[in-house]
Amino acid sequence: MQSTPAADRKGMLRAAELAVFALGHTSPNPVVGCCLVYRPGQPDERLLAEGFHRRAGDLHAEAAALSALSPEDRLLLPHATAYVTLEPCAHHGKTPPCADALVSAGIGRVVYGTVDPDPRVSGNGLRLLEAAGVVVEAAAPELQDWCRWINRRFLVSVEQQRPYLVLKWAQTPEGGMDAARTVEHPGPFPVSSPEAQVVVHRWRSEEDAILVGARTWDLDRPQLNARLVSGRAPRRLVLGTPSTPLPSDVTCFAAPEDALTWCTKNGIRSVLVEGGASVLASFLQAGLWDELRVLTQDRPWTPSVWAPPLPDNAQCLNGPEQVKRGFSKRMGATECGVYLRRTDHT
Ligand code: AOF
Ligand code: ZN
Repeated sequence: MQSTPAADRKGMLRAAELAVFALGHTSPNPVVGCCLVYRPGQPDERLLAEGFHRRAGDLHAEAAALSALSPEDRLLLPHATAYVTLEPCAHHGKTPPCADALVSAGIGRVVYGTVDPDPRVSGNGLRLLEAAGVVVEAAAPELQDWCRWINRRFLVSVEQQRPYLVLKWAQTPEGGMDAARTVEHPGPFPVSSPEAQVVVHRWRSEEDAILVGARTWDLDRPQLNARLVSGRAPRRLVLGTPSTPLPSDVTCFAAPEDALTWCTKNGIRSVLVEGGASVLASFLQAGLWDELRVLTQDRPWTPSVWAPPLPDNAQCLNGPEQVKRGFSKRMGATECGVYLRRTDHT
């Protein structure tokens, strides 16, 4: 089966774009996109069908794409490539195995973005395809990295048996996070711009859970929902023992590790840790973080609480890279910086 690197790139980027449509809706499942292209890179190349996984329990991406084929185009599959952001599954779960579905549909070639670390799959999907004579290829390294990025919550949580951890805080240019609370000025003191607050609500809707410390809970009485955007509200978690009453859906933990064990048991793939400063510091000191999002407000004021120092292995994304990954650099009067672990494949 002939193709070209440019055609393979186009196919995989489209599959990734499809996958991301369901970001924030598929947990505990991954985001997965698939497109079926007849003779990629040839003059008569044609997109036959595409699909993505919408939510756990629904059709997988490959099955969605296959079901969108017209009967005539189905006959063309021996000359078609399936671009899939994740290795096709090999297990009978809520739906039958995608690798089997691709084989019985007669697909000629499969290009995949990342191996599925789910122990029920983990290379079995690729072996099943190869055993049936399908040409199986990994995407180019840059596209593998991209597929890993869009599915980082699922991949990290399966590989490391703990949720993917996004630590977020807002600070002044000098690194102040909060001002002294007094009877006249009880707070909370919004540090970031109204534009940034909308973005933070979108971030909340993309993670399975949100965690704050007991002190923040008591002082600010935060709602911890995603009310400024349309999207899922995350589960609410509190670290420590608040003195004010907790609604029944809020779960409390003594230490970060306890919260993470509970999340893993309950299928929570990602947590947005929003502070305060000592909670953030306890996660950072334990090395429990994957991504840092720091919102810096232009306007200086006199702080009484300081943001935690950045860990040595935190690497700031450069501007174009940050934008490519979906983070604006500026939100009104707030600047956004995103940091990843230096050792990551990102
Ligand atoms: C694919 N394509 O679109 C998705 C896959 O509970 P189930 O049956 O939906 O299985 C969930 C597992 O299947 C999930 O942990 C992951 O390994 C894989 N997800 N695989 O081939 C898809 N969503
Ligand atoms: Zn599947």
